Amino acid sequence: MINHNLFAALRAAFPAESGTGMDQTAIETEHGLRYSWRDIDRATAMLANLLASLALPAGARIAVQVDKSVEAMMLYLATLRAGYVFLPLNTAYQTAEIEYFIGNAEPAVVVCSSKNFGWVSKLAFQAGTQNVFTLDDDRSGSLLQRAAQCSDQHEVARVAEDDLAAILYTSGTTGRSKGAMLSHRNLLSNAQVLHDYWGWKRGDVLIHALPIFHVHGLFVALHGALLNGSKMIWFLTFDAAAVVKKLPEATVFMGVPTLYSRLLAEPGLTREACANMRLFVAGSAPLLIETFNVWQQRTGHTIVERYGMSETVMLTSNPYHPEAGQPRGGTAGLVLPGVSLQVTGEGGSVLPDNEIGGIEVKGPNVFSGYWRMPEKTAEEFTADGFFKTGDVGRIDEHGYLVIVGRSKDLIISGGYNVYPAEIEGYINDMPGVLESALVGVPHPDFGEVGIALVVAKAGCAVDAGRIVAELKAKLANFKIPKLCFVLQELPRNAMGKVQKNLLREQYRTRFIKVVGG
Ligand code: MCA
Repeated sequence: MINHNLFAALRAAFPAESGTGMDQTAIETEHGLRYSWRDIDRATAMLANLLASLALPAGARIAVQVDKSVEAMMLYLATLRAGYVFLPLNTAYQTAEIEYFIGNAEPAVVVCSSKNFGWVSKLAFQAGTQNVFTLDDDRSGSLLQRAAQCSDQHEVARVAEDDLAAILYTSGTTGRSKGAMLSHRNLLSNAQVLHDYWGWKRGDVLIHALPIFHVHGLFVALHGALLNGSKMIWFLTFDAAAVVKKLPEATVFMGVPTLYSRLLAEPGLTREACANMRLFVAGSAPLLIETFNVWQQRTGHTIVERYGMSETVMLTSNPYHPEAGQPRGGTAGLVLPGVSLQVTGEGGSVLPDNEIGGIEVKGPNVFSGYWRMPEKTAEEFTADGFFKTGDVGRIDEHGYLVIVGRSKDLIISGGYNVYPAEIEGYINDMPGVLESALVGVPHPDFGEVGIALVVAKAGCAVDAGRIVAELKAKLANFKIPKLCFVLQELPRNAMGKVQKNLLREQYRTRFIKVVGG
C-alpha cells in the first residue's frame, strides 16, 4: 500500500543509496557550511525518533518559532516523517500572538529560540504543552542535544493522504487568526504540479532566501528543490548583495516582490551574473509591472509570477514552458493543472471573461478547512465545494488571471499579510481611544505599508508615539504602522462606514515620490 506521507515522496528523490550520491552536498549555507543528503536523512530520522519517543497522540501539533536554519528545516521534515502536524510561527510574533496560537492549536510540543524560552515555555506549560525544546540558528539548543541520543534509523510513518501535515495560521478581517489545515495530499499534489510546470530538471540549484514559516519558503521553494533532489544555497536572512554573488552558482530563485526590488538596487545584478539562472519566480504580493519590465531589461530573464494562498498553496502561475504560453506582466498567469478556478458575481453566478468578481477555487491543493472553526470553514466554501479566496479579479481574453484587489481589508507588506482589523482592535482597546483605521499606502521597499489614523474620546488626549510603542510591545514588527496620526474624526459615508479609500488617497504619497504632479 502506498505511504502517502509527503516525506516519503521527498525522500524518494534523494540520490540512490548505492554510489556516492548520498554524500553529495544537498545544502550549502551562505557561510559555506555543507550538509549532504545523508546528513538530511540521518538528522531527520534522529529528530523523528525524538518526537516518536515522546508518546504523542496521533495528529499532535509541533509548534515551531525559531530563527531560520537548516536544522529548523530538518525539524519540519522530521515532523512529516514522524506523521505529526507542523505548525510554523513567524519569528516576529510577540506574546499576544503566541499566546493565541498555543491556546488555539494546543501543541504537544513547542520549539522556540533560547532567547524566548522564558516567556514561551511559560505560555506553553500554562496551555498544557508538556514538551518545550530550544533550537538556535547556531545549531545549539536542547532539541538537538536530545536528538543526538536517538537512532538515525527511522521508518517513515504511514499516513493517509488526507491526514494533516501542517497548520498555517492566516489572519482574517475579523482579526483573529485561523489555522489553515493542509494535508499531505494538498502539499504533495501541488509540489508535483509545480515540479513539471516550472520545468525542474537535473542539476537545478535553488537559492533559498525566504523565511520558512510561510507557504512561499516552506512549501513552494523547499518542496520544489527537495522533490527534484536539487541542491539548495541556503540564506538564513535575505541579503541582496550576497544573493547576487551566488546567482552564477544557481538556476532557480523565488522571492516576494520586495526581494526583487532590492536585488535591482544591486549594481552587481547584471546579465552576466544571471547567465546560469533559468527561473525567477515571484509571489505573495503583486509584482509591479515596472519591476517585471526593469528585471527583464536588466537581466534578460522574465519573472514568472504566480498566485497562491496559505489555504490553497499555489493556484495559478505564468507559464514557464514556451508551449504553454508567455509570461504576462501584471497577471497571476494561467490556472495550474488540476485546479478549477471561477470568477463569480452577485449570487455566485459565474462571470464571463474580463468581468470582475470574486475568485473561487477547487482542487487537491485546496485545504479542508480552518482548525476547530467548522462554522467559519462552512462560510468560506460554496455549496458545490469552491473555496472563496476573498480576492477579486478577472480572467482576461488569453485565460490569464488578473487580480484587481482584495475584498478583504488586507495590506500585503513585504510579502506578509497585515489585517487592519487586528491592529485596529489593539489600538481601540487603548485608554482614551475612541476609534482607529489602519490603511495601506504604497511603499518603495515593502510595496505597501500600514498607516494608523486614531480618534481620541471626547476630553481625552492620545499620543501617537505611545500608541505605536504599545503596539510594538504586543505585535510582530512588520505589523506596526509605519506612521500614526491623531485626527479629530474619520471620514464616513452616508451609511456611517469609515471611508478608508479617502484616507488611502490622502496619505498615498507619504512614502513615494509623485512623478508629474
Ligand atoms: C521587515 N520589516 C517590515 C517587513 N519586514 N516592515 C513591513 N513589512 C515587512 N514585510 C521592518 C521590521 O519591522 C524592522 O522595522 C525593519 O523592517 C528591519 O527588519 P528586518 O527583519 O531586518 O527586515 P528585512 O530583513 O529587511 O525583511 C524584509 C524582508 C522580509 C526580507 C522583505 O519582510 C521577508 O522576508 N519577507 C518575505 C515574507 C514571506 O516569506 N512571505 C510569503 C508568505 P523596525 O526596526 O522598526 O522593527 S506566504 C504567502 O504570502 C502566500 C501563501 C504565497 O502565495 O506565497
